[in-house]
Amino acid sequence: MGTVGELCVSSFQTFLCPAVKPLEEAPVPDDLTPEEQQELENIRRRKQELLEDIQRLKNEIAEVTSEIENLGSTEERKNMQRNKQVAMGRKKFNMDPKKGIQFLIENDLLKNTSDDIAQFLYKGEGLNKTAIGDYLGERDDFNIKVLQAFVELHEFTDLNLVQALRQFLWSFRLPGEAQKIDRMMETFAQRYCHCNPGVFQSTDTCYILSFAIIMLNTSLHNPNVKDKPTVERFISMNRGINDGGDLPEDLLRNLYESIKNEPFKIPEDDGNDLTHTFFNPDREGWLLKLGGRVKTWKRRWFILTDNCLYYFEYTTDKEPRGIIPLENLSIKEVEDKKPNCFELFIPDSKDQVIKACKTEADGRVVEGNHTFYRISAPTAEEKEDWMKSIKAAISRDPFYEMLAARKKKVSSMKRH
Ligand code: 4IP
Repeated sequence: MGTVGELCVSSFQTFLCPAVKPLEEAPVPDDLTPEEQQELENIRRRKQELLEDIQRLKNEIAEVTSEIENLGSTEERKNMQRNKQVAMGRKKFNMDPKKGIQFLIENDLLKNTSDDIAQFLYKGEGLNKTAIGDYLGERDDFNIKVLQAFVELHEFTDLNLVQALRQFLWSFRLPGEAQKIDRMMETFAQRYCHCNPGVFQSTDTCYILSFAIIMLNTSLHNPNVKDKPTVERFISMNRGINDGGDLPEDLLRNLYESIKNEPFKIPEDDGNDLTHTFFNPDREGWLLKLGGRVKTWKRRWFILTDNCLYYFEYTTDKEPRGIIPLENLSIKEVEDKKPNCFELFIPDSKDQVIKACKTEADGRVVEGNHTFYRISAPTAEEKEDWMKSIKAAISRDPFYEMLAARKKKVSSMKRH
């Protein structure tokens, strides 16, 4: 039989043993003195108490562990549920942006503030960029606030205008509607000017140049456009847009080169966006034109674009001989000795001279003298096509009107 010390060690081993069970105690040896017997009794009682304490602790630990485990799986379940709902919200958004946002808000997955929604659209995870464009283009006040917050998430500081446009036009797809494009590009121009003070005289200048760049992108990279503008033409097209003054040539050259070297990347490009619908030169080809005061027929290379008819002597000419803005004009078929004729005229005004410019033989650019422009196409089919394109250019005008109004505004401003 061991000593009291050995018995104590054996008790502690029992204590340390993970599966603690009350032990059958051996009878108290009778060769111990009464004091030793008492001490042994005390130790055994103490041991029993400790065993009970251990059991209690073990029970508590087991309880807490199971609570934690349960807690974990509830959290996980909740997370999974949440992810599922977010995915559903994204799907809904892609089908109907307003309903998608509403669903996410109702399920507490998105806060109903313009900043939070803007963040969600800016991250754009799983979102269709056409749907983002549609939502941002909506007219009501709240969507306009989201649009502003969304544009403010873009950082344009120290970027040139082409770099900023690349970033902007990649974050969603511009819708085709003139009013929407106008709002979005206005907000873009404001943000760009805010990030880069001093580059442009006004946001109008930035707005107009942004469009000039988008048009340039199409002209340079759309294979249907035969007449690729040179940098000189780009520079001359942008004369006077900086509140009446010219932008630095270097700036325009850089922007031109950047677009020439790398076209814009347009999201989900299905050929039905702004760069295709609005800025394709609608038509180009040879036509005969009757003179203004002197009625001679001249064969000219015509380009219909930007709501204007340009005519050139040769297809390779850099400067047009004449420009006819189509604003306020009408078109009709007419009979003439020449075949396939049509005429551009001012409705309800027979004798008023049409606003246009032409180049004199000595190179001076002067106002035109036409009260009508009579034009003859080589074939009946081409006449039909030209008339259709010109009609379309005249009637689908809201956007050009907006752009033209801004151009007028900035070119009439005098810098002090
Ligand atoms: C000219 O006749 C040409 O037809 C011009 O056409 C025309 O100018 C002139 O009109 C007309 O007099 P001649 O060359 O026989 O002198 P283009 O400029 O294409 O050469 P428009 O205004 O049609 O360009 P008036 O209005 O300047 O007489």
